[in-house]
Amino acid sequence: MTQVSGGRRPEADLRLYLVTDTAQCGQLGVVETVRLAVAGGVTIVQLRDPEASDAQTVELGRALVAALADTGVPLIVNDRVHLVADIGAQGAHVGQGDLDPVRAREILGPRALLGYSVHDESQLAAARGLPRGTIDHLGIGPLRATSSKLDHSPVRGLAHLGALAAASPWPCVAIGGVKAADLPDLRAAGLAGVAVISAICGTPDPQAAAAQLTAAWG
Ligand code: TZP
Ligand code: MG
Repeated sequence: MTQVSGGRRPEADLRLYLVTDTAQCGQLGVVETVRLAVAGGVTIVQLRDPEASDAQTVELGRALVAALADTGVPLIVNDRVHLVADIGAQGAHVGQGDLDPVRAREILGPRALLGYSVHDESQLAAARGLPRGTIDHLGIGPLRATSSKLDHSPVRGLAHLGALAAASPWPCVAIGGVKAADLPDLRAAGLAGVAVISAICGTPDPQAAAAQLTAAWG
């Protein structure tokens, strides 16, 4: 992460954002998948395991912090803002149905990264009403339907994601069914990066998959 001069917290490199999925990581496991994916170019990692207990999340989170030490790649915890400090992670990500971002920022303090999911213009307008400095970046999507999150919001498509990114005061990461072939269009549409699960976790070679996505981003 690079330090923003005079800023309160580092600015994350969002180009290739890996969201973990314990089942899709399979026998390789989450920690080894992340280690390989970072070697292939992943720039930020989110620990996401809605099925896990808090204790399991802390255990896995600490192992990921250790694996990411000295890489400069931040670890973000999905939803469970209250575990970020225990894990030693660099931040959290909350969705529309999760903890309110203002409360999340209170818990995290000023130094941690906070991402927020936004799916349409009305949610973006509501996010604009948050106190300045509450959130750092947005996850927007889904680009297309995905089996990695069965309860995902309605599909938005490239044009809609580009319009949201253009209207957003925060850098935006596209999520949902993103493949390497989408990256040139998403970059051209003004996205700051892409978030993927299956394009990395669902492959037998996470390092090669991440390297291919990194090259495709350009
Ligand atoms: N949020 C919206 S879509 C999604 C999440 C966590 C899943 C993305 O997974 P994939 O496999 O990259 O489509
Ligand atoms: Mg959530």
